[in-house]
Amino acid sequence: MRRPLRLLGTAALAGVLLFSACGGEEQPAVTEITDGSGSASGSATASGETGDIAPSFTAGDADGIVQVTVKEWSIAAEPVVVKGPKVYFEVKNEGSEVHELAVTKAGATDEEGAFGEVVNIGPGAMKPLALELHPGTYQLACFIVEEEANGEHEDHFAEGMKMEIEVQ
Ligand SMILES: [Cu+2]
Repeated sequence: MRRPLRLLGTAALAGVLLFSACGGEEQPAVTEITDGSGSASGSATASGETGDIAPSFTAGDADGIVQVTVKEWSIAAEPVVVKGPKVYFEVKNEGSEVHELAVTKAGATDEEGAFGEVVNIGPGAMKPLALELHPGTYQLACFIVEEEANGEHEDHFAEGMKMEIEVQ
């Protein structure tokens, strides 16, 4: 009972000293330090697991807006260089099949680790995607793979539904 308590106290003291050494003017709680290091190391993986982590903001609150057009078999974006971190994608399907839009790191060949995606965009439909993105190069892609009646697979990504954009 006594030992764990003393360890906790030492850890808290070390945390405060660490923060003071870095020039912090206030007296931060130890939990802040824990939260900070935790999110810094885990953000890239965590954001890919679910779209829920993507912050929700409106086009009016965005730093940059990108008009994205998806169709068979291409993705186009305007502009291709956009200001971040709050990037608002307006994704329009001008094709005749259902498409999706995933934002991944450049060079990704599947949606694992994607920063966010909007799925099931029907022909003629428009869907928004709001993401906070650090400066860098990102890939916009559609990863739908359909099985045709004759058994052939139609791979939207392989057909050319991918492009890169730069977030500043
Ligand atoms: Cu597609």
